[in-house]
Amino acid sequence: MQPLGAQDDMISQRPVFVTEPHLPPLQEFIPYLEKLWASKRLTNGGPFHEQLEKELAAYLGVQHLSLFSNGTIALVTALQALRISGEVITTPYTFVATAHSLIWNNIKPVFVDVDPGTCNLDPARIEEAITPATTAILPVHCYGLPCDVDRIQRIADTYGLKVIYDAAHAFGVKQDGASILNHGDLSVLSFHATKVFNTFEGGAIICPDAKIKQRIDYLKNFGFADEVTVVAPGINGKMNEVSAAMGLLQLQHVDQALVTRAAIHRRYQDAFADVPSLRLLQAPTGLEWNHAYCPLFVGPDHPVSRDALYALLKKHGIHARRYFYPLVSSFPMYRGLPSAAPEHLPHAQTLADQVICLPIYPTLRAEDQERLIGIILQTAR
Ligand code: T4K
Repeated sequence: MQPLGAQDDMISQRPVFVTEPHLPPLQEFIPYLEKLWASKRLTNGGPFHEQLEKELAAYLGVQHLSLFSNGTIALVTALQALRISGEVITTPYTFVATAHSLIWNNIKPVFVDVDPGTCNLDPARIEEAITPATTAILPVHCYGLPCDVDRIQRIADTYGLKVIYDAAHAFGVKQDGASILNHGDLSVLSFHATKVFNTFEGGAIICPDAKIKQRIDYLKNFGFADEVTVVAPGINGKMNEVSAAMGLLQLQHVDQALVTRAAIHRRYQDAFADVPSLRLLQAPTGLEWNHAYCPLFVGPDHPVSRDALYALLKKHGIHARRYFYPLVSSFPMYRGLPSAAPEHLPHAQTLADQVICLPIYPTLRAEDQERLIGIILQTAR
């Protein structure tokens, strides 16, 4: 291995972040803004909102969806819509919003370990976590790789549980040609700036039928059924018209963005293929992955630790991120729970200790990717 400071001459390069929002050409957005200025219809289910719900459902291959102001409010509302209470089984290896959405509904999270191959909830560990208070399972399609949806559904059917997928990472992912968003009772997407498909901020709940969509639509608009009727203690979770317009425009560009992401991921795969101490996730056969993230797992036999590699990249202006470290279960509001005990979550802990998410976004410059690959490979020698 060469000394870590060997490439100091490159440190002055412009910074590279784990992601950069995908933005279509500005001039293509102007006509949408002109319409908005003319109509003065800015929010509350305006025409862009209605159009985007239809176009997105068609694009994603789902029956119905309800747009939201962000993925977190959508998660909170999905739990409300199904009247989930008591205990919910979930993963500790995720963004904090997953578990926080339970707390906001006064629900106790019960953490279950993950499968190290997929980083998703391990179905073999779910049944032992079920108690009389369990009402639902809240798995995450982490990094856009699908959970074992069939086994999870079998468990849910056996024990009479609901399943809500946190599909924040899973925009457009298909298994054997079918959307993974149609599994479980509901799925929740995020359209945050850092996501594969962004509306600046935004999100959606995928609904299997019109009745549940109607209830969710009430809930995201304070519970109003009409001007004088309030049917539920709803919240304000509506997507505004600027975000909805951005979504309509993004839909025209997202296929190309997915192709570019796949190419960037392939280059990482080729680059690290001969380094056994570095692991990238493998997509299962038949998966149309969205390459939402590029997690690299730095094994214990790698000459440099994960944190040393993270610091080295940072020194070179490459701001990779350790998603998802620390584990959600280790934060103060969760660590007192019996299910949060680290010995109960060994695989999740190992992943959190080894992960480093590499920059992946359509405008990542090839020279920046080669530079960061070079830095990482240097640590393997
Ligand atoms: N469930 C899961 C599994 C999730 O991953 C998330 C969100 C949610 C639920 C909740 O969905 P939302 O309510 O957010 O819709 C980011 C995102 O804020 C968050 O959406 C995402 N997951 C999480 C994994 O990542 P941070 O704190 O890492 O973001 P930040 O601001 O450090 O951004 C990362 C990098 O992206 C920056 O270093 C630079 C770049 N960036 C970021 C923003 C916001 C830009 O270039 N432009 C930007 O506007 O959480």
